[in-house]
Amino acid sequence: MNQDISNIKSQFDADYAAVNSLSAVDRLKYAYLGRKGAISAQFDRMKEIPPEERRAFGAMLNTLKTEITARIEELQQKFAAEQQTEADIDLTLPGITGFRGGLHPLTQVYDEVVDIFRGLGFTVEDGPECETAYYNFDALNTPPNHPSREWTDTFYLDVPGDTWLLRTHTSPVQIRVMQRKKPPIRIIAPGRTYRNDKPDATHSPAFMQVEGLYVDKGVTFADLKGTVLAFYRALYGADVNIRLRPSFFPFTEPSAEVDVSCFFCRGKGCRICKGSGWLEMAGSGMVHPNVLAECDIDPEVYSGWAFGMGLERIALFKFGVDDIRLFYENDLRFLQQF
Ligand code: 2U9
Repeated sequence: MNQDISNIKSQFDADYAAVNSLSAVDRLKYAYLGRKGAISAQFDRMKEIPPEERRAFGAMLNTLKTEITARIEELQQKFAAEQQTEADIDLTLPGITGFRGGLHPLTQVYDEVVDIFRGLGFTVEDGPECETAYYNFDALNTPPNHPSREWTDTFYLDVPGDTWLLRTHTSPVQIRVMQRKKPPIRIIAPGRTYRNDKPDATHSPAFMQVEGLYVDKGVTFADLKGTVLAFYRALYGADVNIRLRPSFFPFTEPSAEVDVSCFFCRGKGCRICKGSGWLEMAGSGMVHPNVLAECDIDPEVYSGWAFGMGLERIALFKFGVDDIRLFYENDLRFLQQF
């Protein structure tokens, strides 16, 4: 009888070692612990066993049953865990790739603005960020006492020989081009500019501008309006409109602020346009005759228009960002959204 029990145990050990799947565990359990399994068969034999041996046999059988039950449970857990990890893998999930960089949102806007103006026949011009007061102010008809020349507005550089500063707009680029080439001139000047502003949600001491200039015979204010409208429609959508409001700049006469109809509320008035239905986007005007003359372009023969706009402001509206400083903090949690 003892022999029977040790035979079952050896057979179980062999069968146990051969199990390689959850369904094989089920078969093993059925073969040993099932109603017609090896253990039950031995219990059924109890009545045939002489009474004096029955107790010891029962105890051995119970020990074996307990051991087999525990080992089968172990197997069940092991294969269930393996099967679960396979089942849990979602093969439709995207793979884990390496970190990919992207273009900064300001670079994206810069590229888009440049593309649109190239499509309208403009070429891109570049120039130095350290300028003299002549190129930044004098040549642009800015009087000697103009408040924008104050050190509280402009960063001056401690360089002997001339009055050096960080350009406050990209207009000096256009002065240099006009002094080098004669009309027709159709250029944009994108680039970094500097003003002594305290940083806040809408100001940064270093910022980006795009200015445009078109000079030729017979250039009118209507050309300015048509070009600026075409630009904003390409940038913000065919359904936006513009309006021009009288303004003043030393380098343009007449001058106008350019407003774009609010594309968040379609002009109805909302939080972003502060209820007006319009967003202030740029300054513009007809190039002042003194500026043309300073560049040896005869204002009696030629006329031109110019505009200037901040790239950050375009980006704020385009991406729905509410603080210009986010563009300069280089926080990946912000940048990765673009
Ligand atoms: C030349 C002649 C004229 C460029 C112009 C503005 C109006 C203007 C501001 C917009 C927002 C600067 O970034 S901002 O603060 N610019 O309002 N700029 S006309 O006029 C020129 C430029 C070059 C030779």
